[in-house]
Amino acid sequence: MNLRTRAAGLAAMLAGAAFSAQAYAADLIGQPTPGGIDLQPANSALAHSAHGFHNAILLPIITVISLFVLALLIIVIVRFNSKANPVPAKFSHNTLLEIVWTLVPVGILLFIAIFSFKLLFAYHDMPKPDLTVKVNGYQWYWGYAYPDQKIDEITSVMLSEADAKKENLPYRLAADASMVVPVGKTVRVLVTGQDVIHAFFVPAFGVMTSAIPGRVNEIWFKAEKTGTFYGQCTQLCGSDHAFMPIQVKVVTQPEFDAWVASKAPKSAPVAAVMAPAPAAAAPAAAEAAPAPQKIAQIDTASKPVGLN
Ligand SMILES: [Cu+2]
Repeated sequence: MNLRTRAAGLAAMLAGAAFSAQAYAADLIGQPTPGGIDLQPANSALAHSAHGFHNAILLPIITVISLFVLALLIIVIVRFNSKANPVPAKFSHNTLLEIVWTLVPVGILLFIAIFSFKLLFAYHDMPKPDLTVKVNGYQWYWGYAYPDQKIDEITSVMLSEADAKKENLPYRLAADASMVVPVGKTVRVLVTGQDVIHAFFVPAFGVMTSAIPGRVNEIWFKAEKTGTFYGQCTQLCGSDHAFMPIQVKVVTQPEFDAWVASKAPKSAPVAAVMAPAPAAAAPAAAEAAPAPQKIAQIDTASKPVGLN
């Protein structure tokens, strides 16, 4: 973490510091870090487990195998080149060696599988969900619906460079609307696609699944901290594949309730109570923009096709 922060600072200085990397520095969770080489900080139990699996199991194995192969290569280059070894041996088989180099990799894979399956089961073992969000992938934006809260689909389109700059948000990650979820609650995410295959990927929560038309995939996460967490479509889905970021806002339960109320139909009494407090919750207020205004913000470059 420290190393990465230092590396990020150095990269920003080298780049002339004009880039607003330092502006984000205060809130560098949930998004890529300039100059970063590590995984994004985890914000869910699943992500912590996935990081543990990577750091404690995969990374040491990869390192040992790489060093071992490198050592073999160096030995071959130094000891068995034509100068050092003018008369090569003629044998072509060694039964013991062949058994060893078949069994050792099998053993390594079995060892990895034990931990890998444990993690895989954890991903499929969802606790009783507190909330369900239905995620729809479109060319090239996302839609978030909350069936239990009776919130119809909210479309989320990438912010233009000018808008992102204005709000000091990371361009190509920031969107005009968020998927809003409460902190510390089990969120079930049902993911599907409406045109081609997309993929819903938010690194901080350690979740990724495909958004396939005609099929619903289920993932879940439980956010540990509040904040904004970014992800991206990870399935090549067309010309604007790189321009359909995922923006998840994790808020406290009262903030979430206020946001839900602001999205509820105007006739509902709770909406009337919440409506006159636009400055009460800054993150929620940004989300409360009515749909026509939101569509007006969409820049022409990333204008969605078929936005009813
Ligand atoms: Cu996509």
